[in-house]
Amino acid sequence: MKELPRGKGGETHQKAKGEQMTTAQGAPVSDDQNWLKAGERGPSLMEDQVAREKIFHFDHERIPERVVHARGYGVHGHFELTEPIPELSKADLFQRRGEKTPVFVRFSTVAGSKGSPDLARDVRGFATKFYTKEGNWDLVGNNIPVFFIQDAIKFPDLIHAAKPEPDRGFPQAQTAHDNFWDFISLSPESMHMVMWIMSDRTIPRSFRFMEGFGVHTFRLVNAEGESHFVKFHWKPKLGLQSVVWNEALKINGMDPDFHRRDMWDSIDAGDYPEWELGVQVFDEDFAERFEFDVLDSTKIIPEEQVPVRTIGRLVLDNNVENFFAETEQVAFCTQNIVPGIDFTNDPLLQGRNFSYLDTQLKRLGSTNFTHLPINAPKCPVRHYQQDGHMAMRNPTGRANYEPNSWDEESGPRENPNKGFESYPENVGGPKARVRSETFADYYSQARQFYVSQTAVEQRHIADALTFELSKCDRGDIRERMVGHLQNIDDALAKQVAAGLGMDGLPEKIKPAREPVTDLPPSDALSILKNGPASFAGRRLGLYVSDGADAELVAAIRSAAEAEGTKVAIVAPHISGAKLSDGTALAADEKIDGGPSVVFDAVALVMPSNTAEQVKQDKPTVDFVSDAFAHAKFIAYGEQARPVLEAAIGPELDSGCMKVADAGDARAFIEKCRALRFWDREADYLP
Ligand code: HDE
Repeated sequence: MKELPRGKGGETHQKAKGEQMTTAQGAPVSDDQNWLKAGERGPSLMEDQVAREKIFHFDHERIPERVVHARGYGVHGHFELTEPIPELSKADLFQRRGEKTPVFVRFSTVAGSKGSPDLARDVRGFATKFYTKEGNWDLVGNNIPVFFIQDAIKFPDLIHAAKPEPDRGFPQAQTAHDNFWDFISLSPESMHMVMWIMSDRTIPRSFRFMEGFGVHTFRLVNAEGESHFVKFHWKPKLGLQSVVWNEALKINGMDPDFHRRDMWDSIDAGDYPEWELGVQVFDEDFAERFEFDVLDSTKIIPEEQVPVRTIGRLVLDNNVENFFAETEQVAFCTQNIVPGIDFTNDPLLQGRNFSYLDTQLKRLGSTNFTHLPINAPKCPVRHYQQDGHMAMRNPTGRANYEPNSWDEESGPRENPNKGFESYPENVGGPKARVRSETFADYYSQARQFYVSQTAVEQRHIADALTFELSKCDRGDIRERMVGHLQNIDDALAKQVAAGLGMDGLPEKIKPAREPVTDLPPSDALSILKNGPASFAGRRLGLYVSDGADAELVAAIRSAAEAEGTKVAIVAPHISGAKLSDGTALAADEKIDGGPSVVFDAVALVMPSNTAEQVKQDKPTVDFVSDAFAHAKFIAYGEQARPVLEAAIGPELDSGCMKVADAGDARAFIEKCRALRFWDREADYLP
């Protein structure tokens, strides 16, 4: 089989800089600006094969967007094995310490269309294609370890309910509407997931600061054929971080590409995002003992019960060359597994195995989507599949069937000692459309998630529920949801009921099965308990105007950069500012285009004679008041204090820090390691 010349996404003929332009057929083009016409002002001629070919191709540029996870962003990198696990799995990529396997990762939102904003409140997809030496393994996960439903047959209903309502075609990229909450409130199995999606997990600060999960229980199978159960976890090296809801709303208006830009910029700057791959491994005995069914994707296995063991790291170090060829055309399929990894009977996983292959045919239009460079394995591919639309890797020789007796031209053969073998699990039972009784506890882990959060995070969950349910026109839907919340936490139910202006509490929903146990809190479930120890990888917005103290600006800058924090200069004009020592400092953003919502912390340095004038400037005042409202740390040179007072009032809290020299600047950046000054929000806690 012949290999095609490849860039990351295929041939890169467009790079033929300055060379002769041709048609798709290779004929040289003399004029690409003017359609062939009969006379200077006469009709355009259909005869113009160059123009027609160009328009024909343009007309067909779009392919169907993904029915879910339409908006995504892909990047290349590698997985490096740090702890081989041959005792657990014979998968080739898990054998040799230090070995690197190329990967392609696509992050996504679920509900919005391709052009929707990045900071919609939504689950994030975290799909990884490992190009192993024994075939592609796709770990198609999310940034939340559980799912809404227990059986794949309900997926179309869930997605229909979440997407824009069919008569009116809105709302886009949000669950804050009647249809979604109607479906959810009638599907108690989703209550655990509801706690996660109403938490700040669904408004991550960046793809770089979120976890990933394989969600289902899979199997690892070793060379002896022994099997263990496994759940896969991605843990970001830079810790977890989210934004706050009001900030998310503003970011969406300011920079709908906030997440993809962050990823592109980081990789472009050589600041490569990393995750650890962890496994939670357990056996049949544990599965028997565990309070819940390990085949139920609406449940986690708390890390306190089965610790996460780190076996490798993921490094994303290479941006795509062509968004369409790579990010759009990548085709993940949960059925893509390799020897040493196997499925379980999780009914959600089993349904996914059908759906992903099927959807790629619709989306990419041919069974030959594995011929596209982004989907092609990086190991030998030998089989007798042939032909079909756009076949690009075609077998040579006479034999295209087996068995055959053509000797040299005989083609590949299967090998009973080497190939993929399914784990020979005993299965059986009456054929029936059923849901196992062991899946029936819908509230215990929802409560466990809630009680594992800090007070600030709990408040955010209550606020998110109140916001979303306030967007539902139907009172009975709002009431049904509060009826469920009473099975999770009384105080939460009361807060939401009060937020919705209800008179007391509505009727509590009767659980299908009483919660089995009041589960202990798990710190791993909180974002704030898993923040980073540093301010690295974050962005400081440094507002500077003409005449600002050059030394102080330099001190703040170098303290930030020493921490690994990026500094963006924000100024009244894009031309930048002339500092006190006469040097010109270029601006990255004019103040109107660089609001504080796109930064993790802000600093302001200006001379005393401008503060009075600056405090009249709405974008600059918003820069400060938003940073304050979003619990960000704020550093200011003494002369900027009037601007802070205009934005915040005369009382500045200890999240606002006056900086006068290099020592202060370093102390400020150390403060920023906490990411947000949550004490400011504590005042609003119930
Ligand atoms: Fe998906 N899902 N899904 N999903 N999913 C798709 O496949 C589906 C589920 C996830 O970046 C589709 O290629 C069913 C869970 C990600 O290209 C489709 C069910 C989890 C991506 C599909 C689920 C996911 C998808 C749409 C219920 C987390 C984006 C386009 C049984 C473990 C992959 C496509 C990318 C995409 C079906 C539930 C993650 C239609 C039927 C649970 C990250 O095949």
